[in-house]
Amino acid sequence: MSNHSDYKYLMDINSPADLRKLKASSLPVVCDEVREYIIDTISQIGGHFGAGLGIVELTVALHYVFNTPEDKVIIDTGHQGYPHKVLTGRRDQLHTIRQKDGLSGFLKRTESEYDEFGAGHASTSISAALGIAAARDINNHKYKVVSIIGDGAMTGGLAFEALNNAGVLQKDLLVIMNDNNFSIAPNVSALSNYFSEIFTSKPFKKMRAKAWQVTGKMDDLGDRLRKIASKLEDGVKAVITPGVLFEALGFNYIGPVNGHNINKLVSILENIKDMEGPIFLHVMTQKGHGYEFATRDKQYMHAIGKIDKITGKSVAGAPSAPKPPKYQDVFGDAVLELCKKDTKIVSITAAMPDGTGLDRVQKEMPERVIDVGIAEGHAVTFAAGLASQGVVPIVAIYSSFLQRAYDHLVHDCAIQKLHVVFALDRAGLVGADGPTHHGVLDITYLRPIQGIVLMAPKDEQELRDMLYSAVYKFTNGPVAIRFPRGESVGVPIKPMNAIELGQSETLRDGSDVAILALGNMVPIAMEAAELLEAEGVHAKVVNARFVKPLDHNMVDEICRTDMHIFTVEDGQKQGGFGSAVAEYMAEMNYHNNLTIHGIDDIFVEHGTQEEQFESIGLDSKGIANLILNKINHKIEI
Ligand SMILES: Cc1ncc(C[n+]2csc(CCOP(=O)(O)OP(=O)(O)O)c2C)c(N)n1
Repeated sequence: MSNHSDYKYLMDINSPADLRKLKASSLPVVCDEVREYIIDTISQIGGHFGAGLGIVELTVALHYVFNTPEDKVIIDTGHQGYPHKVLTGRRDQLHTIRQKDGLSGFLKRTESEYDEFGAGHASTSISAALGIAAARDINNHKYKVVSIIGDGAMTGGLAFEALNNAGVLQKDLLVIMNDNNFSIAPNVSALSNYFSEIFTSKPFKKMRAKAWQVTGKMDDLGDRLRKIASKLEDGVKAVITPGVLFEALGFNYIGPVNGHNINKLVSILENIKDMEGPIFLHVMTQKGHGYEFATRDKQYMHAIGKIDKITGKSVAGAPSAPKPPKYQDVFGDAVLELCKKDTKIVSITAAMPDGTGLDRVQKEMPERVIDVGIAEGHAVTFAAGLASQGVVPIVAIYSSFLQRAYDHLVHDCAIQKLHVVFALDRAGLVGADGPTHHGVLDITYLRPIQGIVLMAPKDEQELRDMLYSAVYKFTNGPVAIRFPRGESVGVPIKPMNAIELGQSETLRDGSDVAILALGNMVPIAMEAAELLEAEGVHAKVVNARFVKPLDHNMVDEICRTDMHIFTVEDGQKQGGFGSAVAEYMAEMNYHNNLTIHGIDDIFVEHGTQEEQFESIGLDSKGIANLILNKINHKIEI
């Protein structure tokens, strides 16, 4: 619908209270309108897509039945929160989503009182909801607490830790599993396999139909009868439903329920909302529901760029010069190349074969890619197990997602000196996904781990060389390579070559200042040096390559001059690469001026990567101006 006047209800729904004024019979049209609005808007600007379309009915039903925001709805991960945003007063801003100063692509407490708990990373909602329910009881409040979690997010161990704890605490809590049998890629999960097998089996379907004939008319029953019916249902359920696992965890399991029948959803939620204790409602949905292209290609339409709504095809911008390959693809190709030559190598992904580039290996050598589900902690300890037996695991996890596997890195890999290779894609600032997804802490959290090797390549060929060296040369313990999101530099691809441990390379000589740059920042530092040259300032530029072990000889050499040293990194300043240089200089009693340039003590908001780098002075102009400023040059560029 291109005109607002074409919508019967949506333009008058400015909060869930408006939704709740409508008759239940109007809700199917409301759902159609929410879906249409999302398709219209997101096809023009891009964003997460299929997951939101799949929970339109569930979102409408929740805001209709529960008294939000007094009742608390906690949505896992947040990429499927678009219908929630549309219904909670953010409809007219949806077209700004993921853009600078626009709506966040995930849930954010500061954005709306309806975003009760922020998200971006998967599997946190049950823990958070349980905490909220416990706080409600401490504070003697009466509101309801609901968490919605996808079947993909249910592969994360944290979700099970929370279920386990909820079963003991017995707080009033409704956990809804939105089961579309899909993650970003096909969901790799024994639980999902179990559900889909059981739900599609004929005996289950038959018995379930019978059970609902007996107990399904709960709407019409009084309280006492409802209790009896519920007991009866429990008995039948134990035999015929897959909820046994959840029942064992102390939940009352209800389901499976068709997540696209809005009226049925509303009546089920009405029936269960006052039930006591932990309830697990299993809702079956279809990812991309209501938009055929998104149901057909769930993987491609998990998140989209601009598309033509009619054809579902990506809308190419103006023809541009061929672009360099993405770092993730260079990485995937390099892993494939290594796997072809060496039977001892396997790669591991935590539910992100496409994003990490390992889909390229999967296509040719599927047996060399192990998808462990959204389970980063498990991925790391699993890799340590492989390494303990002489297999060389290459673990590809985005920098921000590896944050949750910290103890696994220390306890399982580093202490045991196990040779696990970590490829941290999306290091640095990532653009539209914003603070939850920036990979800006990895240098700081990896650097103190005893014995780890930590590198960052300046371009795609160096990524290949580092990967090769990580697999064949630096074999005494864990090795990590961090590299950025997006396109590589565009240098020619050559055979992989080993590099020397802890050796930097000087890319440009200069006598006034020295710029020690890391990874992604190296080409930017080279551009900054050119800008400085135009101002008569001769900058030396070093590609540091290693954060650990740091190239001490290089620092010694520079500190023999009186040059002001500038370190540049796309990570937090605290404890990062610049700190490593500072610590060494202090230890050696060097007195050169040192300026550490990186990210200050802030969360950089969403926007494009260019906007983000520019906003914090990590673009070439920002770096050049910082240097001019520090050396008391009078003019800025
Ligand atoms: C810790 C973590 N790892 C990986 C991701 C990337 N990721 C975002 S959505 C998603 C799939 C989630 O699947 P599911 O929970 O089933 O939701 P659906 O999109 O199918 O509705 C993944 C893997 C993430 N957000 N957080």
